[in-house]
Formats: sequence, C-alpha cells, structure tokens
Amino acid sequence: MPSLPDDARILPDHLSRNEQEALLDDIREIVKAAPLYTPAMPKTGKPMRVRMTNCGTLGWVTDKAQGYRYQAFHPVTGKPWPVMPERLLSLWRELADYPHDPEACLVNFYGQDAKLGLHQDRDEEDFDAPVLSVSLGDSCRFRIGGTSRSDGTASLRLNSGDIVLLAGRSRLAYHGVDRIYPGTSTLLKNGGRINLTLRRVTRPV
Ligand code: MD3
Ligand code: FE
Repeated sequence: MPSLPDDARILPDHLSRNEQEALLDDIREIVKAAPLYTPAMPKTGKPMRVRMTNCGTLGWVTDKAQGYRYQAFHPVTGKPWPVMPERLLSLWRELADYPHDPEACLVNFYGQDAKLGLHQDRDEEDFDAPVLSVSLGDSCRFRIGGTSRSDGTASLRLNSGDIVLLAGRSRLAYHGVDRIYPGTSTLLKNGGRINLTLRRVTRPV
C-alpha cells in the first residue's frame, strides 16, 4: 500500500486538550459571525455533506452557478469573513515554513454521516505555499493518494489535535475523508468533527 507522500507531514497530538478548547472558542466566535452553510456542487447543485464557513481575508465557497472559488464575503450573509484568530496565525508561523501569512481558513464541519470525496485542492494561485490542517472532535478516516486520480491511496486515522502539513508535491495530492468515527472525542458536546485548513490563496508580490 502506498504510504503518505514524502512531503506530507502528520503531527499527531500536536495540540493539547487546552489548546484544542481555546481554538474551539475561537471557532465558536467565527461561526456566530459567519454561520456554517451547506455548499452546493458546481453545475449539479448537489448539496455537500460537509457544512462550511471561513475566516481570513478570503474564503473558499462553492455553489451551483459559479462553482469553486475564493471570495471575500460570506455567501449567505454577504458580510466579510471574520478575521483570522491570532492562535491560527501563530500555528502557521510556527509550522508552515513559508514567509507569508495565510489568507484563508476554511472551517469544515462533519456530522456523523458526513464524508468528503477524493479531490485535489487547486483553486489557489500559489501551490508553493503549504496547506496546514487541524482536526478537532471525532476521529476520521482520511485518504490520501498521489497527484493522479488513478494513483494508489493510503488511509490513516486523524484524531482531535492532529495537524497535517501538505507541502511540495503532496500539496496537489488527491485526498478525502471516507468516514467519521462517532463518539471518539469528547471535545464537541454534540459530536462531529471540525477540520480547519489554513491556506495562502494569492501569489505574494
Ligand atoms: C492533501 N479537508 O478542505 S484536511 C479540504 O479533513 C479538505 O476536512 C479535509 O480536503 C478535511 O479541502 C482534509 C487535510 C488536507 C487538506 C488539504 C490538502 C489534505 C490535503 C491539500 C492537498 C493534499
Ligand atoms: Fe481538500
């Protein structure tokens, strides 16, 4: 079985329980100002099973008419995204090994039955910047392959507090979330999983 691509790094248990709770407080504030919404797939309008919101100067959104893109405002409220919490900026500065700050933090919320199909992240202009992912709440089975859809994949479990850094060639690897393991974390009172992905979107000048 193929393993994790060379330039993908997983940092198991990177965040302590206290750090996870503090981050969750930040996310709660973000969701108050920018509620989770159900994105729709381009062209078909099929609803995604993951609910989303963002913070930062840009946020990733999708809908039937305009498809995948980054924009500066929430698609439902029309308001600018909340600012990126200092705690997330610090994580990026500590771990990303990239000389510019992230512009977007996509917040994905998975209920018990949610999953995310295998895909590449290619809506950013700058693939030289890594993607930094933080998992909170219930564990999941994460799948990652190569840069072709037909490449073999490996699956691994991501737990609350784990961080994944995708740099170099792994930045364009196919990946997805096969399933959530309900009841595996006490962090979220009502269960489910939150994933945060910090991204640089535009090419720094
Ligand atoms: C590998 N999120 O938001 S995070 C996404 O758990 C996304 O919510 C998943 O895929 C989640 O686009 C996976 C880990 C991750 C994030 C970005 C990647 C893995 C990646 C980009 C390239 C390769
Ligand atoms: Fe992705």
